[in-house]
Amino acid sequence: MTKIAFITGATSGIGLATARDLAKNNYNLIVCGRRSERLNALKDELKGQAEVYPLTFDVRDREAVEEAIAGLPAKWQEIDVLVNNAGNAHGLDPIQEGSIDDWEAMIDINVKGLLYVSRAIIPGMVERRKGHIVNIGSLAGKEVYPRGNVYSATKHAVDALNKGMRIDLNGHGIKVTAINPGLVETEFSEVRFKGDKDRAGQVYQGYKALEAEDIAEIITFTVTRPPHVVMSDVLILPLAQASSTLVNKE
Ligand code: NDP
Ligand code: 8X3
Repeated sequence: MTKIAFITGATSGIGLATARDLAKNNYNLIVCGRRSERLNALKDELKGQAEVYPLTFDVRDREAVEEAIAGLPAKWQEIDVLVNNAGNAHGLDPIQEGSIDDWEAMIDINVKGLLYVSRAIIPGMVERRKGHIVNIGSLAGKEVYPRGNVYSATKHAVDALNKGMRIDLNGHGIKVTAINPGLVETEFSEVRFKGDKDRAGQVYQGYKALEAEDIAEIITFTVTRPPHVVMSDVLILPLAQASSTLVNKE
């Protein structure tokens, strides 16, 4: 039977690759992001493979999140899988020089945005006694690295929320999974460095970083396990990476 997956941040990187991979695996998709033209292009791309419902909102805007989810047509309301993926790093500065605007963006998107979306979707899962929440954390949610301070704090928060969800939803028939990647080559570093493509490219030079598709395949694997199996916390690294600060570059 076809299921419904709701993916935040499906315009790029891990979210986009996950949408494409789940479409191949019998999922219809609610795809979210701010760049509606990319969401519409994805809908066209997946025509004939999966039904796609684009939903444009900024996860920082609590009212917009609530309205978008409350306004879903009846046939899209029974969400089986929520992929809480929207998020980014903004800046890479020592704490004493950090931009408070960057800090607010990361806290508002990576933590509060994830909570707004989750709060709107989880009650339906509880009512149906069915659902799977996949939270995209990070190796940065397990370790802290120089200048990673606030980004790392937001991903530690995602780690805690993942655990909290599993505890509170125990007994409600809902699975909760944390997917924690190390270095993945996406638009992530371009966003972190505010459009500086050269600086972003350097992050992935001299070794083979993970690709968004590597993470997408693992997400598909976790959501297609038998009903009694939960992959609770998955850490995925490129071969060259041993920790946040140890990457074997040529
Ligand atoms: P990308 O920059 O390629 O994708 C980020 C996605 O998040 C985009 O689709 C973007 O959509 C969406 N997004 C960002 N801000 C908002 C917002 N305010 N409202 C709605 N959507 C938003 O990066 P990745 O694919 O790499 O990142 C996806 C997740 O993976 C993030 O949570 C990131 O922290 C995590 N991660 C990434 C790693 C990496 O090395 N790349 C490693 C570990 C974790 P749009 O701009 O259209 O709104
Ligand atoms: C993204 C990976 O190492 O840039 O979460 O923090 S890293």
